[in-house]
Parts: sequence; structure tokens; C-alpha cells
Amino acid sequence: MPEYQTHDYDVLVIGAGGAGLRAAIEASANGVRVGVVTKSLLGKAHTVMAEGGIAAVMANVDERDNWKVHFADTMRGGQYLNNWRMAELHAKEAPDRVRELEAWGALFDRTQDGRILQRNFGGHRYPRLAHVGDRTGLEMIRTLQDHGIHRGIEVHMESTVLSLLKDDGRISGAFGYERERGRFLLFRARAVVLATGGIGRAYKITSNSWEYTGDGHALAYDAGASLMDMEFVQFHPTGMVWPPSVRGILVTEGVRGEGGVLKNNQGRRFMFDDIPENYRSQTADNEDEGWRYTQGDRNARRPPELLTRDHVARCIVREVREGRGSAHDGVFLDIAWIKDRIPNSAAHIKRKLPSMYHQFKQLADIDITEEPMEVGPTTHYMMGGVRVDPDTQMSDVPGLFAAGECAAGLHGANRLGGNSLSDLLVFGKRAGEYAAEFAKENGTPAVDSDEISAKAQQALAPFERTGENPYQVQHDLQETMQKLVGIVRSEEEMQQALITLRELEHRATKVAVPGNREYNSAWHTALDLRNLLTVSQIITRAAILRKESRGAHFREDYPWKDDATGRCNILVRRNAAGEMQVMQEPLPELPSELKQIIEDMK
Ligand code: MEZ
Repeated sequence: MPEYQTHDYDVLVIGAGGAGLRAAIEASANGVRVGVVTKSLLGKAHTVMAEGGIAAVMANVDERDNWKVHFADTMRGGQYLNNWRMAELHAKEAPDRVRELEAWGALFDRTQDGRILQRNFGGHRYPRLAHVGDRTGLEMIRTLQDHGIHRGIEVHMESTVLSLLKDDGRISGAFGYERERGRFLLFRARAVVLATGGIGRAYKITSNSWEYTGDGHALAYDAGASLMDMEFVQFHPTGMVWPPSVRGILVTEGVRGEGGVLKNNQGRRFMFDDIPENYRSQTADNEDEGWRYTQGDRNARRPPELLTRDHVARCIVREVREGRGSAHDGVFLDIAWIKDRIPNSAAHIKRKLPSMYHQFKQLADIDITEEPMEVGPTTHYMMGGVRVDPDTQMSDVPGLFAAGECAAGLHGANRLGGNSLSDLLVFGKRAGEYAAEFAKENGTPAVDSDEISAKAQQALAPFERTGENPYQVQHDLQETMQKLVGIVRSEEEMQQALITLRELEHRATKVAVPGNREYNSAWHTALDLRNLLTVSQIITRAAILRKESRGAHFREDYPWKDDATGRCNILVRRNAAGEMQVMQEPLPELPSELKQIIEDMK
């Protein structure tokens, strides 16, 4: 029987990005024993890729802003599939979470009179993103990490959870391994919070690093929880496209918030060519007005580059497909043009966007204060995830909570930039609080040692085989999802994807790894494949069922929004026979006072 180390906690948090750390801090503040497991090193999380800011109504730059506007913006951006209660809680609680972060030591850029500075972002009516240059996510992680460590939270770094454990229907812990020695770990816990982030590594071009293989999504699904809105994958419009080794790395929306514009190979600002009806009255129709908006003119309307991400990404795809793209299948993002508008523009750009300046200088030898950047869409964020109770963040499985990117509900069909950092603060806190409460109210569940032993044997199986290399299967999976279930989808291509995914699933059961258990990344990749394949299949099946185009989900064969069939959530869960069930669920009824807010904001 393989050996394993055992750790006991009241609340186990899986994932140490913003949501995981915020949940761990809150659970610990509620007086329970908390452990955090992170696949990577502490401080390395996709949270840092939310560079441009945290969306929260502080009204520091425009006093017309209030929670109702933020609520309405979020619902409209999500094409009204959002869980209204989560959107309401988020808009109301985000400002307090930002102030709390500041009290814990986060440094923000300031207004002239010393308040937290806020910038414009796509789909937000007023300047709303509290930021630190273009390193906001990094500052958030640094602050939460320091605060968490001070609270005495135990962290298991470079450790991966392979499965969740249950006792009589209720969560009882998790089983995994640590990467360095390959030793197995058993975590016994009264409550578990999933905060594992996204699924970006199911695609070839992504802003996500190697850790984001849909672990929380797949763990929850395997444990019997429902997943929701999985067809909605966000392709951020601007990732680097050149050189090939950096393709997909994020170029913050903050560039456009600071006045950057998108142009095709004819030098045309193509975003003026297609402005959706429901944003027309708020969108500038000429360059001058757009510029005045970014400079704080309250009578001006926002430039079309600040339309929602789903729309901007599709416009870029159109330019490339129709032959108006850049040499490397992207378009041009130009912030250097502001030198015609403001003095000392180079110093201004370096101050507002220091990371972007260095990123392009070092990785592409481009000086963004002088030349345009070449950019194109990159898989950035998963709107779908574990279906949770909006107040407590508990899933359908008692004792299993989820927060941040691996939970569904807040963002509906499309997330507004900046709403993820506020999401993980607001709902990370709530998940931690309610998980602690659950742990206090429920005794210690049992763990079955035979089950642990079987899981360990299964994890070691790739060492016993001779067969294919896991990297090849991973590569083919990423190619398949990128090509057949990407920004523009069709029934025929997605049915083809399902066939290929089944073949890949079969190949994954046969992969072999050489060497031993110590820091063996081929073994780690072999173990990640299962989650990647599960989430890819879920995304594809949900996307096939949604026969319309809405938000981030665009179907070439159903290019319109169909309110008669599309105003629903799509749920995916495993039935008792272990089969994947995909079904539509009506949206929760919106209370009349919130309906009125949306109407008033229109
Ligand atoms: O929320 C995000 O994804 C974000 C702030 C990203 C960015 O462009 O900076």
C-alpha cells in the first residue's frame, strides 16, 4: 500500500490565488484550523494577470458612480445570465473589500487629493478600477499572502490535489501529492473551499500558466457537484502574438483604458465599424470624443475600444480573417499615438503602464512609447464553474464551497474586466466565512483508507506502462480546443471536437512516464490530463446545447441572440451511472427592484 502523510484541518482551501487566500484569511479569522494547498509557489497565481485593476464603486474619480450602476453594468456585460444576487452582493461589497485590502498594506495609485485612483475599463460606465499601475493583481497577492502568513495559515506549496473525498454524501477531505518528492498527501477536513482558478491550459493560446488545468472544475464534477455556464470561455482581446514563444501573454486592457487604440493593417480604427445597438448611445462615434472620454470629459462617450471583451475579440478575429490583420495574425494596439495629444507622453506611458513597457521591450524589442504593439485574442478566463449558493458559496455537495474563477454565477455570459479581482475578494471572504461556520457545526467525517490506496495506485499507473508521452496528448488536446471550440464555433466543428476528445481520453489512459516520482513533470502532466479532458468535454457539450450566440459564446450557425431559448443557465453534472448530463435550467427570477434598476440604467 503506498504511503501518505496525513494533515487535519477544519477548513481546507485548495488554491492560493486571490480567492483562496481571501477565503483562508476569513476562515482563520473565524477561529478554525485552516490549511491551504497550492499547486505552485505561494504568490504565483493567475490573479497577477488581472493587471489593470479592481472594479469597485468608490466614486473617487466620478461621484456619479454607485452600486446600482455597477450592478447594471455587470448584468448587461453578462447578457443577463448572471446570478442577480451575486451581482448585487458584488457591487455592494466590493468597495469595503478594497478598503480592507488597503488597510492590510496594499498600495494604490492616488488621485491629486490622495484618494485611490480609478481608471476606465471596458463595459464600466464610470472610471471604476482601483489600480497600481498595471500590477494590481500582483499587489493584491502580495498583500493577501503577507496577511495570511501573519495569521498563521499553513501552506502546502507545490502540492496538487487529485481528488476530493466524501463520507456519506458530505465532503471529508482531499487526496493529492507533493511535486518535489512525489509523496502522497491526505488532507482530512470538515469543509473544503475550491479556489483553483481557470481552465486556460485546455487551449493553445492562453494567458494562463501551466497550473490552470481546470482542477477545481473537474474535482467538483467528479464529487457530484453541478457546473454551470461552462460554454462561456473569455478570450481577452489583447494578448501578445509575436514572437511565438510569448504568444498569449496578457496585454492589459488598461492600455485601452489609458487611451490606447486598435488599428488594422490599413491604419483604420476598425472598432468604430461595429458598435452593438445596446451600447450605441454610450459609445463615441469619432476619435476626438473617445480621447476626451479617456481624459475625463464627462460629456464625452467612451471609445469603442472599451466595448466588452467578447465583442472586441470578435472584431479582431474579423479583421484577421478578412485579411486586414498584422503579419502575425493580430492587429495593432497603439498607445504611442498619444504623443500628439499630451506632452512627455513617454514618461506618462511608463508611469501608467510600467509592466507593459518592460514586457514589450524585453520580450519583443518594441518600445511601446514609440511603436504599436501586435496583439490578438488569448484564452483568459472561465465564466463557468461550480454552481454555488450566492450568499454562502456552498455547492450542491455539503461542505464543498467554491470561490473565484472556479465558481459560476457572477459574470453570466461575459465578465467585465476588473470584476474578477473584486469577485475573488467578495466571494473569497464569503466562502471562508461560511466554510468555517459549516466546519464548526459539523463533526469530523470519516476517511476510507481502501479508497485512498486505490487512488494512489491509480496515480502511479503511468509508471507501470510503456506507451505514449503525455505531452503529445496535451498538445493535441490544446490544438483541438483552440481550433474547434474557440472564439467562433459551429455544430459540425464541435461534434468533431467531441470525437477527438474521446480518442484523446482513450490515449490518456495509456500514457507512460519514465523515471521516478521526484519532480517528474511528465508524471504531473499525465495526472493533469484527466482534468483537462473532463473540462474540455464539458465546455464542448454545453456549447453544443446553447444554440444561439451570447456574450463570449459565438456560434457561426446560430449568429443571433435567442431570448426564447437562450435565457437559461446550462448545467452539467454526473449522474449515478457516471455519465455526463447536460441540461438547461431557468434563470432565477429577478426581484422587481433590481429589474427597475436595470431599466433605469438603460
Ligand atoms: O480582470 C481582468 O481580467 C483584468 C483586469 C485584466 C487586464 O486586462 O488587466
